[in-house]
Amino acid sequence: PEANQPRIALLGVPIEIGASQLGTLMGPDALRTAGIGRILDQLGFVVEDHGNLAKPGIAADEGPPPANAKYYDTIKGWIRALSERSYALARSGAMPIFMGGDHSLSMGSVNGVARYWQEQGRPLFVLWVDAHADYNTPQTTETGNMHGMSAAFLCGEPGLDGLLGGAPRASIGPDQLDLFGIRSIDPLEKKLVFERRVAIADMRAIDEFGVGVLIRNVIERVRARNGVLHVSFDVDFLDPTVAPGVGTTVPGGATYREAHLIMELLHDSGLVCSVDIVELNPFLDERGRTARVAVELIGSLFGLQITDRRTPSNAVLPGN
Ligand code: Z70
Ligand code: MN
Ligand code: MN
Ligand code: MN
Repeated sequence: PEANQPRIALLGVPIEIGASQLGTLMGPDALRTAGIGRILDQLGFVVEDHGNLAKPGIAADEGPPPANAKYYDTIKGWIRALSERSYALARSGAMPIFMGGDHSLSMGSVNGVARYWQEQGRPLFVLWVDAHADYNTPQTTETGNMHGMSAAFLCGEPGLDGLLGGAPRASIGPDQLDLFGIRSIDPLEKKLVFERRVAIADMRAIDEFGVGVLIRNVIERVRARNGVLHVSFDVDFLDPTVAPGVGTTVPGGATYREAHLIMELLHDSGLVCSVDIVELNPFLDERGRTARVAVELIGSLFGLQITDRRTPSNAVLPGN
């Protein structure tokens, strides 16, 4: 490899107990089988596959876990280990891709990269591409599933405060989070998201304005503050007809082309520093379809183009 060739670090995080449906632990290997390494290699990256994070052992007893957070003690072990790995991978100069695993893993992946970018003096923005807001706390959750709490945890919401133990918690401000593609949100969760003034592009906004306009707005906000962008991509953002291999299918999701356009625009921005790809459940998939779509989207996010023609972000569009 040439000295200046950009590097991508793949890390599998086979957590499944943050979700109600088991099976996301097979996600990392399905993404490998579908060719995540090959597509990035063909795009000119040096791809380092760091394998899967090991299942953590039983941690020392720290007293009773918080109420309404299922499997808290086990997830705590995963998140502490992942946060350290994530920080180290970001510091190594590679672009990390965290392959899930359920969405609870973002509590560790994002915490680690946020800590690194804090040291660099650049704010980390998080684009949460998901059918769900994942902005519950143990006080608001109706299910106790921790994959529904990760965005709230990252914004410093109370209720899981011992999760990282003594390790640094690098929270982002609610103004650094963009919820994108939302179409399922619980009543108390909605109230909290509105109180914090978190930016939301729900499916109605996508229908009305289109993903091109909405993603450009996100990119401009990041650029205006000299930030970098972590993309946390929950596969259930996609319509179930495109991506059946997820535990929680919600009708009315994004089309194949909408999702690719998002990825293409994000690539062109040059601001993406790290990625989660979560909630892929190969046990529920149809002949690898969802895994393949996920890999194609990663291709677009890292520069795969149909032709080399791009619309500049300040373009005067036809008809204007
Ligand atoms: C619900 C909860 C959720 C994903 C389901 C659902 C959360 N708001 N997230 N599937 N990916 O349980 O908190
Ligand atoms: Mn669930
Ligand atoms: Mn999610
Ligand atoms: Mn979701």
